[in-house]
Amino acid sequence: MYICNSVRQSIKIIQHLEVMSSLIIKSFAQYKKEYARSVENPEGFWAERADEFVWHRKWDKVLDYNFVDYQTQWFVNGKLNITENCLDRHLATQGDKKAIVWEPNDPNDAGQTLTYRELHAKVCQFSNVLKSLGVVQGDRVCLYMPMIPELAIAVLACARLGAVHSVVFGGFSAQSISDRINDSACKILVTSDGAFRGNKEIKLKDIADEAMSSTPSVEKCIVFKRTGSFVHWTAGRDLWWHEEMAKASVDCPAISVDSEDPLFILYTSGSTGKPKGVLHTTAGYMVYTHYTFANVFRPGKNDVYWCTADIGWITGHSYIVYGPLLAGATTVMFEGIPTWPDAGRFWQVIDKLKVNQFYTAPTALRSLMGAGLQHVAPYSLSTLKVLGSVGEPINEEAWIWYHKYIGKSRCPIVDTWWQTETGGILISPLPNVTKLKPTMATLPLPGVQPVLLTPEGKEITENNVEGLLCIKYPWPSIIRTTYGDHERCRATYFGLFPGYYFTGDGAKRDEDGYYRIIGRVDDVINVSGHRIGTAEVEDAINKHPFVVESAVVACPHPIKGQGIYAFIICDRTIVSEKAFKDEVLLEVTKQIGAIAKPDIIQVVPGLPKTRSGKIMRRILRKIAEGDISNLGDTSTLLDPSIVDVIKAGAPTLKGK
Ligand code: 7RM
Repeated sequence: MYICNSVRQSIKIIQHLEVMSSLIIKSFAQYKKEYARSVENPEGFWAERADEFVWHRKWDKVLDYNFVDYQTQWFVNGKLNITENCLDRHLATQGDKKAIVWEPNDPNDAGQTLTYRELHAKVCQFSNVLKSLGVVQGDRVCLYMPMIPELAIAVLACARLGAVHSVVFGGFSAQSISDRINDSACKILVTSDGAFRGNKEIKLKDIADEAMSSTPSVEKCIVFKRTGSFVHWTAGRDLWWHEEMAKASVDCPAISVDSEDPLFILYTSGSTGKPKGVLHTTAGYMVYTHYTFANVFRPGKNDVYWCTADIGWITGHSYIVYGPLLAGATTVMFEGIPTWPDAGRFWQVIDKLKVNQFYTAPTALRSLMGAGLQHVAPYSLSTLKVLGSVGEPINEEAWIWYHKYIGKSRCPIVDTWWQTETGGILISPLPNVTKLKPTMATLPLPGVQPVLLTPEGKEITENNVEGLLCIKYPWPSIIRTTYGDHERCRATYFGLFPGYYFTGDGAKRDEDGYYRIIGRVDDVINVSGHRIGTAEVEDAINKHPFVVESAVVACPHPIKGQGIYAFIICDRTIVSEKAFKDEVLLEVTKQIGAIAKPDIIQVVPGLPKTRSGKIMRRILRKIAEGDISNLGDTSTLLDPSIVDVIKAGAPTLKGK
């Protein structure tokens, strides 16, 4: 069944589409049955799901783990290459099927499609380019690119060689790129001259150049020509993508990697310190992203699936590139933004490309909802079958609008809860299987065992409760480590509640056992579905020469879900608050990127601190929420009067 024997392999390839349909859950009764089996016999359950792939060597053991000093291995000693499963195995049956449909930023520009055969050839070619530059298995490669097919090609080319990709979102600053490159000592940086976003051009190469002034590990920089604008060139280091590709053969055997060899690193913010490099490995990630993609989106054979995320985030890794390609689906890559040239862009693309499954974030829905129905009206949206949501809690108003005006009340909404660390979707409805309740992520997928804990770490077994969301058993795509610092991984996710993976989220469970995710309970702010650590923003603000100290908390934001509210103490009287605030915003943009810019800055004479010097963030959060009805006990503060001074100056409290 899995042995690399050409006859059996081709039988398997021919069978795989049928086999896949047997993995699809078609009724609630079947869901219940499969869920129960996944808990009673997880190893048997996942072995069946792993069996349909091409393996060079079968695993000896399905799972080996402990949550104490933390280690997890899935499909132990298996050997495989994920790109053979994304590409090669589809060639015999559907080589001419569209793999990637690329929709450029400008609706007047021609897009591009790549069939499975064409994508396979380009991936092989770029693997050969990397190989010619000395990239070998285990090397790290940083990708800082726009949403163009070449980003997916570069991702897969790394995986074909067993090199570890580290994609850095195109909105991050030079400082953020160099931090990430240095943390994992990337050897190669792949970028483009520029990126188009709406009516703007972002000079990615200039930013990359600045980053590379402090990244000694980078030997070569490969530049894809996207915008055609001027770039500075460092001879000997910089290489044009098209020139290198022209020299490369389209033939590149996939190397055999171990199930637990690293596939990629993706940096994500936590409650303390610099972003950490979440490391995912190969086989478990492959099995899980494929299984969840197939069940949550259920694409038919000729369907077109579109996830609007950027590949710079985990959603793009798992549900634009790997999940869909593993399933042999057609996946759309969109370069643009939802509101340009107007707020009908998503709906226009859905009609143009006849999209059947559409996956986006609540923040985009809220901004499009605000733009008015006149932007939806011109489009039929009649091809849509399933709508997805991800990244943050979806509010009821946005859920209902999405369901009614986009899905025309006939498309189920899958509200998918998961994290960079989980690799794939953990809690989600299954379309036309799970009875929906607006704003609820509903039930765990098979193989996922969520629990709610009290702050003391006690499991809450009854329903109609709220608690800290933890998972008590590993699933195949669970985080393996944080790059270069395993102790940080153990302490962050397994240290707080021994025996459980701690998500950092709070959740409610209702009478049907449905989960509703409330949001982060740690010092992470979810801005437009993107995780920003308060400590990172504070560090950036503190770089301003006038700043003595700062405290950053979340505030409610009508479009972004959460905004960033910064309380800042200065060492001098600020003459022009406007000029000072602009400088602070500039500093944050420089240190992190525009996504981390505070929405509200309040200059304060002091912060509410306990006698031991700890900032009482609870009080600042209340003020940022504009809710001072119950500030709780302030008697332990060093100087309780500071609270009134802050309240008096808080823009959120004006008129209260
Ligand atoms: C996929 C992704 C993870 C955090 C997570 C939550 C929040 C994500 C939902 C959600 C409510 C959802 N990865 N989150 N999905 N909250 N409902 N459906 O976003 O690592 O960038 O963020 O996002 O707080 O912990 S992420």
